[in-house]
Amino acid sequence: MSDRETAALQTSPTHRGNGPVLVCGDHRLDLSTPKVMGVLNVTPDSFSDGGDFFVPEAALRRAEQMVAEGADVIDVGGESTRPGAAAVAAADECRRVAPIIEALAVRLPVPISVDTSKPEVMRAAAAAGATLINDVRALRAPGALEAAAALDLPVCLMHMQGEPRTMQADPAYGDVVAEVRAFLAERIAACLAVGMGRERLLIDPGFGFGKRLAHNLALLARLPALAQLGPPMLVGISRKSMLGALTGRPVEARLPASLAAAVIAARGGARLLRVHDVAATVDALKVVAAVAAAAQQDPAAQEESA
Ligand code: PT1
Repeated sequence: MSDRETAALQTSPTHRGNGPVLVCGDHRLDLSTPKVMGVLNVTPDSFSDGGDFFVPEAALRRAEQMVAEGADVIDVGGESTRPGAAAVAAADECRRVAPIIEALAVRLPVPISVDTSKPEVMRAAAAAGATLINDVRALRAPGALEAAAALDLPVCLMHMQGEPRTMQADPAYGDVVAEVRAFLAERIAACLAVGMGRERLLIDPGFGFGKRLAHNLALLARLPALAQLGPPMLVGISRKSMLGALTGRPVEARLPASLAAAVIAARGGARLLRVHDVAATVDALKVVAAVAAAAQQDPAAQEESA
């Protein structure tokens, strides 16, 4: 197809779905409108029986509920990467995520992503049925780049300064937007250099990962500068401490702030929102998508945003 034909197709009213499609195994994730990734933590402190015993059935029910609420992807994580979290051994992480992914992959109609940085966990998760790799270390761990390339699955490359245990001790940047952008550009190049297709990549600024409030706000305000890199952008801000800092609210009372942040992110070009509150976010994103579609129908709106 010529460039002109492609352009015509993309602006034709019957082909408004002109955004990227992410191929996740047998699933196709249409990112032409912003979609929702539901968070499923399978760390020992989540879905416990009240003590520290993890209850797999509770995790499965939670995933099913998120899909019923409209989640387009379920992100399964066995390593907490919250500020202060300690490292986990690969064998422990595999034991946590693989059985859950295996159960979900056959039950759910949506792709399952695995939130990991370890090549062993990537392989075990893919064997269990995960079809998207979500790596907060952007394939920088030894062997991770090669493992992801060999698995032939899409990958989300996230920016983080430092390591979870200590990253909030003293985050420092000259120009945070320029530095995050340069980092992501370098990781995209590293993926392309080992033969991964561009269409397999997602990028993520990494809200709360080695960033002060001002850094997070600068990134949220300038998401379009990161979207320009090309790959579709994933954003995770749901319930994070930056929203606590802005509202003074504890984690369980951050839904309004999380929705505001999700809407701002989607307007800034985010195509996948990683969230805890699926139903509410799906509704908020319906409003965003409807306004974006209306603007696309209206030459005056195009003119004003140019
Ligand atoms: C994220 C993300 C993630 N966040 C991707 N994966 C977490 N791609 C886990 C806080 O400040 O944004 N993108 N996987 C969770 N990490 C955090 C970080 C949780 C900071 C909370 C905070 O409260």
